[in-house]
Amino acid sequence: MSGCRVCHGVVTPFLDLGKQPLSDAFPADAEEAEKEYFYNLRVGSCRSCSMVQLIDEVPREQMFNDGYPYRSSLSSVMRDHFERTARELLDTELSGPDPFLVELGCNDGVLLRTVAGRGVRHLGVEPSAGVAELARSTNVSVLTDFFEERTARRVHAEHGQADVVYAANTFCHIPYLDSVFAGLDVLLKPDGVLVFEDPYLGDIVDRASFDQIYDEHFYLFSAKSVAAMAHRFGFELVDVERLPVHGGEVRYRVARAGARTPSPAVADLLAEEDRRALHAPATLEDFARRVDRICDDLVSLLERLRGEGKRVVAYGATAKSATVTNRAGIGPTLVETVYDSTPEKQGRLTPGAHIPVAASTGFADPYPDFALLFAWNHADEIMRRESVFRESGGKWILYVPDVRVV
Ligand code: DWN
Ligand code: SAH
Ligand code: ZN
Repeated sequence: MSGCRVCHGVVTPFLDLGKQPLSDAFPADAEEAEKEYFYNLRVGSCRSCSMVQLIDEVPREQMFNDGYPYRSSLSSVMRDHFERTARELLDTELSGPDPFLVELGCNDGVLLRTVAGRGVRHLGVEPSAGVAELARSTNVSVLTDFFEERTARRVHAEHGQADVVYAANTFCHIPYLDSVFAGLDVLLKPDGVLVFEDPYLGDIVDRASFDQIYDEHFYLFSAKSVAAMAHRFGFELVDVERLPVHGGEVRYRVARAGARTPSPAVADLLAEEDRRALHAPATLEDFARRVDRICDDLVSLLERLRGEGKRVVAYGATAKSATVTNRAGIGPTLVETVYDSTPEKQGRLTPGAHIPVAASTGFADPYPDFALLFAWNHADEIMRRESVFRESGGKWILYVPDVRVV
């Protein structure tokens, strides 16, 4: 049994998702598919600080490099979300004289382009060179590197202290948060704030969205575990805000201990987590049982449809779907093709399961009988854009919180 990555306490495993490939490494052909990297995907909860975390850590360079294919700007809902978030930050925390914003994991610049457009000082820290280059092409300043204490010292030396350090869907990707907080201590102004948003453990348990668990998502945060983590590193959780994006997230605000008055929302969410026993072993074990049921139900449905001669494809070659296909054993005999709008994924094979990925423009050509929606977190946007599919008799298959056809 390994120790907690945050507090070194004892971590009790509660879910084993088996051998898994890198979720965002799409082999180009059968030869590359032979050489995939696999790791054990097991999840546990710390008995001391309640942090839910992976047991095994994938080396960061395996995941985040110049071949990293995820582009944040491909969803219109997410583009709107980040534009709104940037405007809110500009109107509040960044409204003083000569403000400076640092973003961890800025990806293709989806948030920073609004900040750059206003001429506000900013820097993205993004280790994946391909997406960092896309950000630069929209006039966003980016340092291609992993954020850690060393990077924070360099940014501080070159640009001075930051008013805000922001991270969306990135903080939970970083196992070595001790080094990150040591860096934040150097980089943030005395009254500066760390703002980060990630999938929320409470929503993951409610929706049984076990596919939020994969190599890149090292932590599944909650108010309780984030409050304990902040405290451990000399900081304090001062605000929480629930967000509807990516199937349910929380935006956390963390400041230096004692620097800001915590909002009542923090105590409210902590009390709610307590009331519903979110961190209790029984809750997490029940979640694990629901995962087994979903995988069994999904495979039964897909096998029945194959027996009936139906044509079944999938929509959205998400990182999340690697967990589903590899845990449940869903390959090209059950799902013919995955349609996806990401140029870097098209013409390749899905990790581990080796289902061919094709451009989403081919989805209608002709429509299949059924489409398994791997990008369920973008259901409204995708179902709206592909409304003709259903009008012509096609059906979507969803699998969280349970398997159903709509
Ligand atoms: O945390 C992470 C999130 C933010 O992004 C990363 N670790 C990796 C990635 O996870 P994901 O791949 O599960 O994210 P999405 O946003 O659910 O991926 C959607 C996929 O579906 C992309 O490959 C693009 C594709 N897509 C599409 O083909 N048509 C998306 C939309 C909205 C569409 O209309
Ligand atoms: N913020 C974007 C991207 C999320 S994907 C969004 O919400 O859509 C996660 C990103 O974090 C990737 O682009 C990855 O390269 C980056 N990342 C991973 N580890 C990091 C680290 N240690 N420091 C900074 N960025 C990191
Ligand atoms: Zn711990």
